[in-house]
Amino acid sequence: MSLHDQIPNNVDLSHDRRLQKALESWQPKFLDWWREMGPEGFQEKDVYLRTAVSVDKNGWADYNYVKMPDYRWGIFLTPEEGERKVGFGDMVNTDSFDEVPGEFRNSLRRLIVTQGDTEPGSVEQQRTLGSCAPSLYDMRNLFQVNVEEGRHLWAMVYLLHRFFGRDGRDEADDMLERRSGNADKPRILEAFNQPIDDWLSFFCFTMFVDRDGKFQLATLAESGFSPMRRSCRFMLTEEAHHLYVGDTGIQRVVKRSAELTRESGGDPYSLGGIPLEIVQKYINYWVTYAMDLFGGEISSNAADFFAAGLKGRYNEAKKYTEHEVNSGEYEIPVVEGGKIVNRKVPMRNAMNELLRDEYLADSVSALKRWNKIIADEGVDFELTQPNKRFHRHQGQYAGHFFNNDGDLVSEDEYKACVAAALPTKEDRDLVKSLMQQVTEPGKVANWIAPPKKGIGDKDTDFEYVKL
Ligand code: BYC
Ligand code: FE
Ligand code: FE
Repeated sequence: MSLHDQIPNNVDLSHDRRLQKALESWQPKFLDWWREMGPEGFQEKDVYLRTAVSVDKNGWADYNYVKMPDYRWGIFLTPEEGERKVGFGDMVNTDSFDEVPGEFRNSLRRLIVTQGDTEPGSVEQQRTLGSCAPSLYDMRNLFQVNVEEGRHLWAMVYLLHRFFGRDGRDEADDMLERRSGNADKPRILEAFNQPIDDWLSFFCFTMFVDRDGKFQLATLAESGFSPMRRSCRFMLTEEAHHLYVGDTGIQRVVKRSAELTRESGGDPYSLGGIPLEIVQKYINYWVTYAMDLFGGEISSNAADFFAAGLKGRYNEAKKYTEHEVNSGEYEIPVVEGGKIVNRKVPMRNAMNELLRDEYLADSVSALKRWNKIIADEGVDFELTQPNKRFHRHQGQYAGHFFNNDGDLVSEDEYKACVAAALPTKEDRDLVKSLMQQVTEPGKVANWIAPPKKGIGDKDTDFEYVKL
């Protein structure tokens, strides 16, 4: 098999002996990891997957039955659009860089490792879901997301191997050593250590945590470090499908829950549906973890990344005209002397908060769409976004007790609020009791509405996974 068949790429791998050697020694470790920590129980099944074989439009049309361990994880950079300049920060309008400047080596490595670590983390979190998939269509989407997160790991490992020598190879190995939820060697970011053992969690995760991926990747896709920018651009094309899976997944749950709420006169569980109150609690849980993923509201790291031209604002090039951001302030509520007061922070230090706000605006538009579905069923219930300060483990609000209105409260009040706003053990058990595998093509579990359309040119009743 030629190298391109094994590792489809547009980085001229066959002419880079050093990189080839590094990847050839990492690949078997990746495959061992995939067999151990990838989707449990389905490794030998034929799954109707799409494989990226090139960066042009047709490169995406490659749909085929594939056994997951034979998936061709490739390395793709979106082609450069003309002569690119650094788009923001202290070196704005100087030439973008194709090698890593010495002074940014550590920051850049940290960004790449943090990004890379999330990818295998998510695969580990989702590994048992196949056995309770609500349909073959959903099962296939799960596996598609999983193999693409695997490819995202490849994308970051490429950067580490190509630009960071020995350190990079060590970091690439460490990504296969950490384990989601493991007390001794956990994944780096906390959202990737939370269990995902039912499909409502999976849909919330792909909706809200993959969406952090969209926003983080978008800021890195503005980077002055060209290989990073171009890698992330390509990753974003895959991310769109993950978000589609999450968004339409929750939408289908909400639709079915609303239908069963109406039909049962208010007790959807009696007809095998998930109460909308529980959907809301799952949303609260995952959105608050996702908010943590943006880092501290006030962050010198974020200011440094911006100054160095490594990590820009969302849509930096399209949305803004001034790219140095040496002036301007952002108002951030902080806790001081037991009270919330607004603090003015230099804009560069508020980059994480700016991005979190972009993210929240994006999520809210989905909530509106779902609420319309509920209203159309004639059910009186509205899904909302949790407060920014409630249930936070990173940044200014971590270590304080806030209720879901964003007010400082006592520890006891906080605990009551957690019990009311986040999934309890009973809620999780209820959801789990509904998770039963459905394997007949075209059939879906009772707790979720059927998908509106199939994948690629196939219908919803296509045999997406051959069991
Ligand atoms: N958990 O200045 P601070 C995706 C650490 S998702 C644990 O507040 P900074 C995907 C931080 O590292 C996208 N630790 O934050 C989705 C720092 O540690 P040190 C992932 C955290 O550095 C679904 C300290 O707290 N990509 O792709 O500005 C499926 C104070 O740092 C957390 C990226 O994140 C946390 N939540 O921002 C598959 C992009 N938050 O240095 C995939 C790369 C902060 O004091 N990463 N800390 O030891 C970054 O841009 C930044 O590292 C962060 C943190 C935004 C994550
Ligand atoms: Fe990813
Ligand atoms: Fe993703």
